[in-house]
Amino acid sequence: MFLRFTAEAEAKIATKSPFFNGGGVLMVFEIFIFAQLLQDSDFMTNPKRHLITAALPYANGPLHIGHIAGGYLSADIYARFLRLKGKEVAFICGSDEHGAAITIKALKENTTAQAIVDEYHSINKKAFEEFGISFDIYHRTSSELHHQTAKEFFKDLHANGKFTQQTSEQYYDELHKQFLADRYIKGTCPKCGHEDAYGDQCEKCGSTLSPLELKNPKSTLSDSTPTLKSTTHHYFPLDQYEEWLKEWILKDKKHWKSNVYGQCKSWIDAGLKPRAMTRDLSWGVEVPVAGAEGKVMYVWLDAPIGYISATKQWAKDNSKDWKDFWQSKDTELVHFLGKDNIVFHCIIFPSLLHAHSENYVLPTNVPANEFLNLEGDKISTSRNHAVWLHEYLEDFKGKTDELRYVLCSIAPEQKDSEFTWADFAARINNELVAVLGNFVNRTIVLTGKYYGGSVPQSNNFDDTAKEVLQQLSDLKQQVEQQITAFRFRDALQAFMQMARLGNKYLADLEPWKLQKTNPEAVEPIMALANIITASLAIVAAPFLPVMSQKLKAAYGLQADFKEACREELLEKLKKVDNPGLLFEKIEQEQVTAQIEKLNARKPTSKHMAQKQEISFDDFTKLDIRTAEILEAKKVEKADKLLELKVDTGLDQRTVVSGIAEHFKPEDIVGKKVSVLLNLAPRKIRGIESQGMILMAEDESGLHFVSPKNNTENGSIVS
Ligand code: B3M
Ligand code: ZN
Repeated sequence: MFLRFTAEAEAKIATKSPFFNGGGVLMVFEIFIFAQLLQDSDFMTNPKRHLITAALPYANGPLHIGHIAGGYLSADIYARFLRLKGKEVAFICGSDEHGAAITIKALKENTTAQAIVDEYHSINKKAFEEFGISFDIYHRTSSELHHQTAKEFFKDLHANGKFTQQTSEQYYDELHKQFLADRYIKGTCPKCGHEDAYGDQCEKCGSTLSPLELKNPKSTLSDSTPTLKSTTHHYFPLDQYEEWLKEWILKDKKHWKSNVYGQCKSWIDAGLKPRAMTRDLSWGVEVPVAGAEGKVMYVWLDAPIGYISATKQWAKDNSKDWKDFWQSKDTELVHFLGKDNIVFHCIIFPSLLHAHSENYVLPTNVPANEFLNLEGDKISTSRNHAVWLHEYLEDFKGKTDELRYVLCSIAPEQKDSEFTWADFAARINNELVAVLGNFVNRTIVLTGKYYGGSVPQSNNFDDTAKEVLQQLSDLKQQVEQQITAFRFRDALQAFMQMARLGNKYLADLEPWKLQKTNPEAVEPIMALANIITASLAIVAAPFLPVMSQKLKAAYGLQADFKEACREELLEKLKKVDNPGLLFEKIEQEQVTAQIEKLNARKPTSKHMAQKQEISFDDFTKLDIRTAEILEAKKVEKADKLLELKVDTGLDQRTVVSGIAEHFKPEDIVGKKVSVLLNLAPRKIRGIESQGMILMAEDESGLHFVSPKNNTENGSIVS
């Protein structure tokens, strides 16, 4: 029987039983405990097959590196690893083609929703392919099969009384004669005051909202104030699943990643409410029951069903039975996604599957990632602050493994992390080139030089060599353990340790010196160096598939995971051709060019839409006066901050200002400025800032909003 353990389970066993400690006496009693653990523990499974899903990207925009680091890369590493182990895998993804975000874009661009999704479905499908994300299918939710599958799912729940109906008041646009989906309403966030919050969410503070909570709601269709009108929808009473969810997640899924478990817990603890599962829209899957004409399914109901319809299509194309994957106990289902999708995959979709009359598989794990930031700022599609995948593939042709390596190294597995171009270059240059590439190149070049490319078959290994082989095999095991525990960063580190081990082995023994004095002694050294190199080729497959393929081809090697890191691998290594350098250095100019590209896209004020209207009263609340900078100095350990003393006419006060990167303290003393005086004081780096200096920003940089020099300090700006 093949047993798969999560690392947590392993740790648990390791502390309890000498069975896993590699020593001690294996007693009957302990075997008994071990067997008990197997039965009791939910986190040990023996799946026959693996169903892996990656969140379906909305087909309304291109993919960026944040998407990749958020889930697609780890899903791909997991899928490739399981295939390497000879497992049966269905790796499912596709475009999410419904939802108001898509219709809004169509409206803005004066085209149809279908045209938008057709365009981005093919752009994203192609980018994933080029980047080497090895989906077994990349389906789409606008397909006939999906509509049919989603409708059947709905009908099943409906027929079994799983929905309730509720009539409520919803916003209606009188000009466009239609109800407004949450995304079609904008207004002021009741939590943080952000003026551009959507009816379902405030993108500034992240709060989940309902349209009725928004202050000053406006229809995004006509910009008019919407009216309230009553409408009836099907609701899924999530509150009725609370007890079940407490069992299924809070009790049985304690081993899930803490960020995921924690989010689930706070949703459940806050109390779940019935959720509307239909919408008054024309784009989406029609609600297939009488009385709901003109309504479509809520996008977050139909999208996860997209995993099922995609599996059906894939099964059809590959003579498989989709039910084996969705309705059989020995399937392991794992959903990969970013943190904003956790509630849908851990709470809502499992409850829907549970409510369905057929027995659906529930996710064994949902190893969601946090967010990736970019050069000190959040990635933002609307501000165009992103590294777009298709642009990367253009700018760095053929360098897909390099991006995979960097994104896996910094994956936001436990908390948000950051991508910078300087770090990208450093990791490639100092790790891929200097460690992995260097070791492989040395081995292959020396094998060519000493033996014309024939790998010496000398396995009379001394103790040092045996020790190295043992360490190599331990590292391989770590790679496996970390991947199966969804710790891909650690897995990649263990893999790189294998290359470091090889480098150290060659550096310690210096075969290039020994060859001159004792060439026979060099043979086993080079035999082992080739075993390490070929093992790297095998173990790299999930992380660096292009390099893995190249290197395997250089050896003409076909081998599975089992065969890596063992002496016996040598028999399969007869000859090696030089594949050339595996990785190239990234030059400083490339880094600079990318940073400039990002900066050039920063919107200047000219491109920013005018802010929401305010009243004259609002304006008169601001006490802005002219002032003069008396003193200026840098705030310690804060690159961006200057501490200023200003004469406001009323008093002399301290203001902390984020302008240190633009002005030298000595250059601005004596400068006439405008200051907002009645801004509530704030402590910044321990210094109380009493006001704000007004600045204007354009493409050339920051400028003080200065009165003419003879304006007296304290003059009111109005
Ligand atoms: N399209 C949300 C997103 O792209 C959504 C995921 C659906 S997964 C079923 O963030
Ligand atoms: Zn907010």
